[in-house]
Amino acid sequence: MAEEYGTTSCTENTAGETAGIIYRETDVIPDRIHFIDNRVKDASSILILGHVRPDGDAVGSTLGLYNYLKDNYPDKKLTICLGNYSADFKMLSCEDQVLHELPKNASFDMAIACDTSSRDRLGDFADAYFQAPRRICVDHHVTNPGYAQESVVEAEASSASEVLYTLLDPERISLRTAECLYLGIVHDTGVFKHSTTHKSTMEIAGILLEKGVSSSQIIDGTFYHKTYNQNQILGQALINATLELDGKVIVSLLSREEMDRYHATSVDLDGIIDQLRVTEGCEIAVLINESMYGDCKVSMRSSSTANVSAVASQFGGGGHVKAAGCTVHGKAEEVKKKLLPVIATAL
Ligand SMILES: [Mn+2]
Repeated sequence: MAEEYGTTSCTENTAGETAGIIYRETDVIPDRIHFIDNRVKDASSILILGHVRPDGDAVGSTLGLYNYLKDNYPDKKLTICLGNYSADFKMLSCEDQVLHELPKNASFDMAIACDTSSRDRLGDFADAYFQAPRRICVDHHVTNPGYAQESVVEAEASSASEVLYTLLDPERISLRTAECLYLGIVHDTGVFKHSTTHKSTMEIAGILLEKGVSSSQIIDGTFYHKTYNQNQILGQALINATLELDGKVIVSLLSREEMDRYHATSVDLDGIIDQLRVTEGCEIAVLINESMYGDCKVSMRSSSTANVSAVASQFGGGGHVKAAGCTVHGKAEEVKKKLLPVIATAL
């Protein structure tokens, strides 16, 4: 369900920025459960950010971090900024503290980005992030180039929320922090069903449940629940879908006119790609929707060994092997024509 892509571009990511330290899954992180504690120790004002068009994992990981720091360091000044996201996430503790614009004249000792694969994906908050003298990133996107001074990027992990959990002291994770992390994991795993759901994911989810998390409240309340308009646009997307490349690829286009007819924003398209993905015989599912700016947002999922991240990166996007995306200029039909030959090479 989660939109999982970055608009990684080498020129932009390396412009003036020295790549920092990156810990990947094969690296041992000393005193891992105190990774966050040890770093925030000397910071008095901390900015917490996620990626543009925040999904469940972006909101869950950033609010999880916010709640952890608030619980354990009540004297620190915390600021959390995110773009607009689904109203479903309002159930999380301290959600009302999330700012959608930077406070005027704000400056921060430290900035922490969660679930954000590149500088561009910080959107309007990128400058504030890079102005902070200490910068950390907690992520699981394979395309993350290490734009922070110190990044933990574990591409095998189900979610940034899972990576973040392993960097916190489990004894000091409160119920409200646990709820945020659980929501992030649930959303990025499509409720524990994507291939990134590992034994560790289930073990962490189990520990979070033990903290008192109500699984059904989070799963039904934020994942399966749909508004009438969301169901209508899902239906439209399924009707529009066509089989391509010998039935190995399913592509659905949503025009601007259709988006407007159902009053749909990109948030309302969550879950459509996952429904396309389970079409029998299809290895790759593609959803192309026209934005208001004359380009299209492309989401791709692979249910085979096909690497959709490689396809997305050819169009300036990125993400994970099985879930990736990009933004391509043109009408939906034109974008489909540009994409299909590249997708054919990934099969
Ligand atoms: Mn994520």
